[in-house]
Amino acid sequence: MKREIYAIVALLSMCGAASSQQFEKDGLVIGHPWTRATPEGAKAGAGYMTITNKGKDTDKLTGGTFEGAEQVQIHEMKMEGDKMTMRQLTDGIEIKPGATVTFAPGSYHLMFLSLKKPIAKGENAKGSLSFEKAGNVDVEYKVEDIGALKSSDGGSMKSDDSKMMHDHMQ
Ligand SMILES: [Cu+2]
Repeated sequence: MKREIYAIVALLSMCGAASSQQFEKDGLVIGHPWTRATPEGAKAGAGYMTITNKGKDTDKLTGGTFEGAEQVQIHEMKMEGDKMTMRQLTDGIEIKPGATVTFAPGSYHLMFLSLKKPIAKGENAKGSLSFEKAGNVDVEYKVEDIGALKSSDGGSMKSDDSKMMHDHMQ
């Protein structure tokens, strides 16, 4: 019994610490960026977060950078009929004033391509997001377990369909 109580306390304090993981620039608030550790030899990873526009003007996410990746693309996954498909959004994603766009497994995500080394759990991974008006915003991604479907700190999550994730990573 005692042990269970300790576990809960540890979990609560972790949540408290993580809620500060937020990055801001010119009214754009980027909440809980997270990614997954990748197995040895994997060439791609994915990034998730929420982006809220608290400013007065529409802005647009146009891309970004990720440490160790040669390229970062904006992708969207969605169901077409009974098939999950993924496509690149080459025009970026508009974020209107007052709107929050959620990047989560099975939905919008950033794709980190041509990784030079695996994404390792333990340390935060550095990257940046590029916006049409706000410019570049530095962010840090919390690194979760390989195959994680959501961030342990309560980050974005839209789907818990593990088959979907599996298809995506292939
Ligand atoms: Cu993708």
